[in-house]
Formats: sequence, C-alpha cells, structure tokens
Amino acid sequence: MDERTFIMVKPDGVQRRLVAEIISRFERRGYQLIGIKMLQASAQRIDTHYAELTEKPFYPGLKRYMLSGPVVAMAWKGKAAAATGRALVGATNPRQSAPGTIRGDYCIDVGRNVVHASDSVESAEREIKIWFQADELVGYADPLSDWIYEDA
Ligand code: IDP
Repeated sequence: MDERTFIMVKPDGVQRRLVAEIISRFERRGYQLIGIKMLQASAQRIDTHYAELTEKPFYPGLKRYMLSGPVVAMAWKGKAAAATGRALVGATNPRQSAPGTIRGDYCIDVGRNVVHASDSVESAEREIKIWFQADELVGYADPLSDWIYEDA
C-alpha cells in the first residue's frame, strides 16, 4: 500500500488539456496523490530522467519533445502503484495501447504519447528523486483505504 510511482503529463498532454483527465484516471482507480507540480523541465533533468535512452537514435527528438513546453510531474501512492500505473497508461506505442488506457484513448504516435509512467518500483523511486524534493511530497491519512483495500 506504500508503493509509489512517478507519473508525468508530457508537454503534448498539457497543451491538449489532458491534465485533469489523467489525474482523474489515477484518482478514480483509488491511488493517493502525494506530490504534484507543473514546471518547464531543464535539458539536464530530461537527460537524467531518460539516462538509459540518451544513446538511442530517437533521443534528440524525444528531448526536444520533452522540452517543448511545461510538464506536470506527479507522485502517486498505493498497492502495486508502479505496475498498475503502467497498465493505466498503456503500451509505449499508442497504436499498440489498448482502448481504455490513457494512451489508447488519447494519442496515436510514440513521439507524442502524452504521459509517462515509471516502469518498475525501482525506476519510480529513482524518478521521484529526480523530480521532487523531499519536502514537496506529502504523507497523509487516507480515510478511504478501508473502502479501497480489503486488507487495509
Ligand atoms: P515508456 O515511456 O513507455 O516507458 P520508453 O521505452 O522508456 O517507454 O521510452 C521513453 C519515451 O521515448 C516514450 O514514451 C516515447 O515518448 C519515446 N520513444 C520510445 N521509443 C521511441 C521511438 O522508437 N521513436 C520515437 N520516440 C520513442
């Protein structure tokens, strides 16, 4: 129940007014929002976030895309947050994302796939540290947890 994941509305998602929709998918599923901020990313932060991809041929385009406007960075908490976050977001290539997922409902091209979700618990913890200071994350009781979890 304490698992965390990092979700980010990418610049196209912000421009296309999908911020509330993306937040809503996680809220309605039962996850708890523990950090959120809008910012214009720096080139250095994007290089750190995508450190595993900087040698890929598509990386220059990905970096331009991620710097093309503000993003909304979020940390969410709850049972299996990382794996379920990936499932809510859908496959990397939106043309393979199932309808009903965020990417499967709102985008078409891999280079304009509106949202990021950590791919593992380890990635989530690494990414949360890249995007948030410790005092930007909030811990608070969840009075709904008995209604969301059978073993709360
Ligand atoms: P993920 O975002 O689903 O975790 P990654 O493989 O980590 O997928 O790739 C990071 C981001 O890089 C993708 O979300 C997408 O925006 C972009 N990307 C991945 N593969 C390609 C590609 O082949 N062409 C263009 N952009 C790509």
